[in-house]
This record gives sequence, structure tokens and C-alpha cells, in this order.
Amino acid sequence: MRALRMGLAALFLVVTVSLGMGAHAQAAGIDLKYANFPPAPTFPCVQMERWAKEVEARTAGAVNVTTFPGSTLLDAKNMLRGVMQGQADIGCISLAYHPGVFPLLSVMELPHGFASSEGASRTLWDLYAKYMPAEFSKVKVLTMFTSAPSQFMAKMPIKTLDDIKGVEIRGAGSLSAVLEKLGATPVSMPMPEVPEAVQKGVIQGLLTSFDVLKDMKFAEMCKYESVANLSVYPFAVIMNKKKWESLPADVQKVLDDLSAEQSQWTGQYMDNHVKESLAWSKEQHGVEVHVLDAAVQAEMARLTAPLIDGWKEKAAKAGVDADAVLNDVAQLKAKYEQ
Ligand code: 3IO
Repeated sequence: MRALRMGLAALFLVVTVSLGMGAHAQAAGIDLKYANFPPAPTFPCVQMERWAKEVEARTAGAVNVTTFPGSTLLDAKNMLRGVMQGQADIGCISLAYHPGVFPLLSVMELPHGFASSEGASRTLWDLYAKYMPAEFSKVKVLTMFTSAPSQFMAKMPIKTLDDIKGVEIRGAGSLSAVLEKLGATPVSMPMPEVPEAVQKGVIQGLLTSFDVLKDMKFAEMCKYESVANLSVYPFAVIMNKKKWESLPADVQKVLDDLSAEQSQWTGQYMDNHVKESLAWSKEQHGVEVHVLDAAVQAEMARLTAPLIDGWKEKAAKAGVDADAVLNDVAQLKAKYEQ
């Protein structure tokens, strides 16, 4: 009898607590501020809107996400700190903008030869989930994804390595290092600053994926596109840790269940969008697309290979098992890009 009464009491407690939590989530109306740095039409913001819509639907409206694209709440350079300090609850960061801050996951900026954003995005997420690297311990990671492979967009044709020798081209982080190895003059800056730099002639072109031809209108200014299939840019969507800890368990579960799916969704969207952007740029702006000869691509691979040893050295100093991570990248790439 005593045991039954205690059992009932415990059941009553569980029911009231869970009802209470649900009621709290509904009544309090959880509002999350999500900051992003590039303009609204770009892929990091498209995936942000998709995530917001999914979260609102899957929590039956208990969570409301307010999105701030185009650096309206936090810009690229303030994003990481701003989220840690709680100016935004959620933010999107490009890892390449923070050299030395992510010794493990910067492995995804190296020239592995990924052919797709989907393959690279899923690889990045799996690496994060496996290693849970200390470099992200001060935030909650909601998802990760990458750009598509990087290509040249320039004011003049690029067909050989001679064509970029000493030429000012924009890349960020390790992609800047790629440009240096190729003999160009690398100029590093966040994406939102690039259109003006091209316009003013500070740079003659940029190295990133072809989505921006349409989404940031580079097709108007950079008429010559060269397919080089260089490294991708990794991104992370991070949440203020206190905010995360304040969320009810059922809401946390919805967000955790969305992480891997959101990574794959973004990769698939990006791969399709790059094709659409290229077709649009040819039609609307008559851009010229040149696929670099196999011999030129092979030479680029040879010149950039030392970046991998450079990463290994720095990673090892930060306590990362660099060989194990590189091995995982190769295996995951084969798995997701077969
Ligand atoms: C990128 C960044 C912002 C908006 C669209 C984009 N497409 C590819 C990238 C990657 C990149 O160049 C960067 O700076 O992160």
C-alpha cells in the first residue's frame, strides 16, 4: 500500500512536471534571435530560414525564431563573441574567419578534393559529432555545413597559373593560404566586404563557390569563371550556452534531432543552387565558364598539398590526433561521395 501510494505520488509528480514544462514552453513563448552575417539571398541565410520554419513547426509554435540576416544584429567579425555574450541567441560563423581558433575542424578547409557541398557538409557534421572538439565547448553547436567547392570568379580570364601570378584575389583563412601557394596575392576579408572591394579594384576576383554569382550579383562584375574545385568553406551554427541550458528538454530534443538533417539539407540545397546560379549567370550576364585543364588542376593540387602538413603540425600542438582526423575525413568523404 505504502509502495503504491509512493508510486502514485511519483507518477503525479512526473505528470505535473511534464505538463508544467509543456505549459511553460507554450505560455512563455520561447523567442530565439538568430544572427547571420551575409545578405538574405545567400545560402547561409536560406538555411537559417528553413531551420527557423522547421523548429517552429516541430515545437508546435512553442518556439519562435526571429532571424537577422545581412549583419543587422551581428557582423562576421563579432558573431562568435556576440553569441557567447548573448547579444544573439544563435549565430552563423564561417570557420575560416577565425584562424587558429578551431584547430580540429579547420581540417575541412584543406584541399581534400570534395566534389559536393552535401558530401563535405555531412563529413563535417560527422567529424563534429565524433570528436566533440574542445574548441566548441563554450557554445552549443546546432548544425554545421560547408560551401560548395571553391572556384575563381574574376575580371579577367584565368586559364593558367601565370594568369593569377601576383594578382589580388580574395580568399579567407586557409583559402587565402591556397591562393598564396598558387602564386596569387591573397587578400583576406569576410564575404559581405567583397563586392565593394571588387568594384573599387582592390581585388581582381575571388575564390569561393559559384552560388554568389547570383546571390551577391558577382556575375555583373566578374565575367570570367574558372572551375578549379578547390577547398570548401566550413560553417557552424552556434547557440549561447546559457540559453541552450534554459530550454526545456523537449525543445532541446527537437533541435538535436534536426542537426544532421539540417546539415544534409543545406548541402543538397547548395549543390542544386550552384547549378542554378551558373545557368542564371550565363543567361543574364553572359559569363564565360572555363574548366581548368586537368594538368593545371593537378599542378594546383601539388602546390597546395603542403598545407596539409602545416595543419597537422598546428593541430598536433593543440593536442589533436591529426592522423586520425585526416583518416576519418578520407573515409567519410568516400562514404558520402561515392
Ligand atoms: C559564402 C559566405 C557567405 C555567403 C555566401 C557564401 N558562399 C560561399 C561562402 C564561403 C565564403 O566565401 C566565406 O567567406 O565563408
